Formats: sequence, structure tokens, C-alpha cells
Amino acid sequence: MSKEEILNMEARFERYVAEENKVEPKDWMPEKYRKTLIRQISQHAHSEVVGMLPEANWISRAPSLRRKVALLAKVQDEAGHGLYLYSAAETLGADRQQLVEDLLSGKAKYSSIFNYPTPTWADMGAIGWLVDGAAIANQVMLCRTSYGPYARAMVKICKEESFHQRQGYEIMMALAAGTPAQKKMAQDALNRWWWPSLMMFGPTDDHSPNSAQSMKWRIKRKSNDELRQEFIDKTVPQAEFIGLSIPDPDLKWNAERGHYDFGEINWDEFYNVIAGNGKCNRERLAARNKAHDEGKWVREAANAYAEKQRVRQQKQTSAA
Ligand code: FAQ
Repeated sequence: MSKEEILNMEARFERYVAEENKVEPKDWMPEKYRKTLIRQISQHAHSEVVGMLPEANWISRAPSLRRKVALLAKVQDEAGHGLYLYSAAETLGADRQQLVEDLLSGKAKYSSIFNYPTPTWADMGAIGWLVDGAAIANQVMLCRTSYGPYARAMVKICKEESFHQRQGYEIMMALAAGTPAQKKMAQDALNRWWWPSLMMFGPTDDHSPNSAQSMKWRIKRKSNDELRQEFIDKTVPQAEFIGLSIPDPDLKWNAERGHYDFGEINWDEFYNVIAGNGKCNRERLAARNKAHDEGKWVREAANAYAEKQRVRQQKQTSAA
């Protein structure tokens, strides 16, 4: 294709997405659109898979059978989300094995939030309430993303995230209404997860290199700062309702803006975590690598079975 033809195709593509049409796998798309989506969707898939680890830490120690069943179901859902998302990335021509290798080698990014430890049961509440709450804020807008398979995966994921958020908030509610020691445990978890949850939305808009183009292509429908603000506005009353305090002395309702003002986020901490130096980055990658190595025999068995089926099918076709 000549340069002029590509420019024409790109202009047509931009009109197409601006008119709210969905892009499907076989449609023509600019190479940069494809690459941006593979980057975002695969990071998202990795986040779901690594995101199972902080909570898996508590499955065997959940305080009751009801809590254990709910937590197990949630962690299992996260594995499912990873699968839908890797599949969505494959529709763009990405090689799943390569994506997984990039995660295991530490080359690929996943959400900063999963590099924090979960020392108490209240962390299960804080993750569900805040981390899934932030994930929902971000993912509801992704249900309207311009790439069809990603948008459709998001609809199902959001329904499940909504259950996750409620189970987390219910844990916090029970602890906050419990003994002084339980309430203190809930407050301590909120103190540790509040700021990292705000970082999940990514850098401020003026430091977000990918946002402008992603908004133009309608991959992202709202900016990092807009979503962060929405999350804060929604979550502060939830904390007040259960009698917990948001650990931000600068948090204040601004009647003029119709939003909460909030304090400065520690962006040095954010960049340090995404550079691989958070509290648990090494532990998370080691756990993923161990699981991958221990699952080698399963992959080999599945491949051997698929090969057997292929040969059987071939024999049947040639006999017919
Ligand atoms: N952590 O230019 P932007 C979940 C990177 S799922 C690490 O603003 P963009 C469910 C970014 O990749 C949570 N890296 O980037 C669950 C880029 O680096 P690159 C995951 C981050 O893409 C709950 C650079 O910084 N959700 O929680 C982070 O336009 C409980 C510059 O940033 C998604 O992935 C971060 N927080 O906007 C599971 C949602 N933020 O690639 C288990 C889909 C930014 O240029 C338990 N993703 N970076 O080298 C998105 O909406 C977007 O990718 C953003 C970032 C908003 C995350």
C-alpha cells in the first residue's frame, strides 16, 4: 500500500470509530491501533493472573466456610478474566505463548496494585472494595471501547467485578462493626490500600503518554484523572457509611467543583513499583514462574492429547 493510501485508510478508520462503530478482528486497522490494544489488553490479562496471588494467600485461612467459598469463587473468576483477555489479544494476532513469556521474564507490565502484601484478613476486604472498585470504574468505560472483542469481554468481566466489590465491602462492613481490634484491622487495611488504589488509574493526564491517542481512537473513553476522581467521589461516602476514615488529610468536598479535592499522590512510589521495585514484585514473578514450571506436565499432556486427536481425525478423513 502506498503512503497516500495508508493515510486515506487511517482517515476513514478515524471517522469510523468517531461514529461509534466497533472494530472487529478482520477489519483493517492502523498498526499502531493494533499494537496499543495488544499492549493494553495483555497488561490487563497479566494483571488478572498476577492479581490472583495476593488473595490466594488467604484462601486456606479464610475465617469461615462462607468467606472461603466467596474468595475461592472470586479468585477463580480472575483466572477466567485473564483467559478472556488473552483470547481478545489473540484476535489481534498476538501470540499467547509470547505474551506469557514476556510476563514471566519481567518484560511485560501488570498493574502496580498487585505488588503490595496482604498481611491480614482485612486486606481481602480492602482489595474487593477498593481494588475491584477501581477496576470497575475503569472497566465500565471499557465496555464501550472501540474494539469489539475487548468491549464484549468487558461486559461479562464487569458483572463479575461487581460481585467482587460487594464481597470486599461486606468484609469491611463486618470488620468495621466488629470488636475494636477488628475495626482497627479494617482501618489499617484501608490506610495501606487507599493510595495504591488511586495509582491504579495510571499517571495524571499530563504525564500519560498513551492517553491522547487512545482517547482519539476510543480505546479509552475517559481519562486517567477523570476516572480517579469518579472513584474517589463514589468511595468516600462508602467509607463514611461504615465509620472508617480515608487516610488523606487534604480530602475535602469542593461544592464548587462538585467533587472531592484530594492530596498529592506519591508518584515516585508508583514509578518505583512499575519499574519492578515494589514490595512484592520479585515474589509475584517468582510465584508465576513456579506455577508455570509446575504446570509443564499439564501443557505437555494437553498437547499430546491434541496431537492424538489430530492424527485420529486425519485417519478418519482419509478413510472416508
Ligand atoms: N500499573 O499512558 P498511560 C484488576 C503504565 S485489573 C502498572 O496512562 P494507558 C482486576 C502504562 O501501561 C487492573 N503500569 O497508559 C482485579 C504505560 O506503560 P507502557 C488492571 C501502569 O495504557 C482486581 C505507562 O504507565 N486494569 O484490577 C499503571 O493509556 C482484584 C503510562 O501510562 C487494566 O489493565 C499501573 N497502575 O493507561 C484482579 C485496565 N498505570 O505500556 C485481581 C485496562 C499506567 O507505555 C484482583 N487498562 N501504567 O510501557 C487501562 O485502562 C490502561 O492501560 C491504564 C493506563 C488506565 C491502566
